[in-house]
Amino acid sequence: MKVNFHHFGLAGLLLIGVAGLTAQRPAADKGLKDYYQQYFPIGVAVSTQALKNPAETALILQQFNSLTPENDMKMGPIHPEENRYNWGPADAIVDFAQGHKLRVRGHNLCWHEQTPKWLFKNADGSQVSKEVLLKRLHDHIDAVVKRYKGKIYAWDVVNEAIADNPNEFLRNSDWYKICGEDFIAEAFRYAHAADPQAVLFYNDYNTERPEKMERIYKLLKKLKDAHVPIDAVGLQGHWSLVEPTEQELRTTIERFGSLGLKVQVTELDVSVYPWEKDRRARRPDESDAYTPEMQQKQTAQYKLFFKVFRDEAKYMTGITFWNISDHYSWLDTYPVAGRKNHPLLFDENFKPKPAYYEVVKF
Ligand code: 9MR
Repeated sequence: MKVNFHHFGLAGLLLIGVAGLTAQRPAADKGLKDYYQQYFPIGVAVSTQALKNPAETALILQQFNSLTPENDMKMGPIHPEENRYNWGPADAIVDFAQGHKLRVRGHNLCWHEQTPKWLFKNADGSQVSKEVLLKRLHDHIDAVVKRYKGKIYAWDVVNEAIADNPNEFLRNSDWYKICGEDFIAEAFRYAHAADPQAVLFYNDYNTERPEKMERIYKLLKKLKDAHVPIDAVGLQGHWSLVEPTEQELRTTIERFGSLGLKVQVTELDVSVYPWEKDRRARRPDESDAYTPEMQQKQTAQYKLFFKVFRDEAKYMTGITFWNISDHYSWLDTYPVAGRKNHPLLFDENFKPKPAYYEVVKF
């Protein structure tokens, strides 16, 4: 069709003006998932409540093409009693994803937190044997993975098994106390047997801190050398204004990638406070303000991280944010309640923040 510019007249000028004014806004029909289509899926952690809120579902469907249940597939919530599964909330998330053609990452199959009360105990209250615990782990993984076979493409099989203390190797959890390190390899074997197509992950935090990265590398290498069916590693990505550095991030991705593992960032957020694992009282000199300096630094961090993800795309198979917008983040109550955080790309009113525009500009 031949375009006659004269026909544009005043309307055309108006259009150009509006386009200029809105240059800072994303096109209504384009979201993170579209900008990154050539790279990897962009996901988000959700609850069933969020999926009932039209403002949040609109944002999810515009921006993301992968979901992770924030809590509803963890062993405590989904398997509250030995002979009872609570499928409702997890099913609701999977159904929503299927209805809208979104991928789902399953989170998670074996973790030391959010475990059900019955798991480590016999009926008489004594501690279960290794044999019994591995049988329970098997039955749990078998039931959950098979239920969502073909609907969940990837699973965080083992979560956070490395100790916080740099002088220790594995975390001294009930899993470890009862089974030694065997529970890790077994969990992967059970998941692979239940769904041979599923992409199986080891997932952890502070993966870019050089000493922890080395301990994780050691674990992953051991699993690979023993031909355990592990495909990938999840860097949770609970980062902040001050870490990780570009070099730490690149080194981590490349080093894990060198083991033949794919890499995803599975729980991305950029806290405006420094990392604190240990709960502590709020200091009197601390304010809740999200200052322009914080916002600027956060924008620079997001820009840098996504540049690294694109540069390292041969290893990267997905980036998932932990929560949808600053309207709600787990960091609002962690490590202390009542301290608002602002760690995501969308603000409290679900609008893109300056960081968003840097992430989609390349
Ligand atoms: O975001 C989750 C929060 O709602 C739960 O209370 C918490 C329980 O420990 O788990 C949070 O999610 C965690 C994830 O499952 C594993 N990595 C760390 C995440 C933030 O704590």
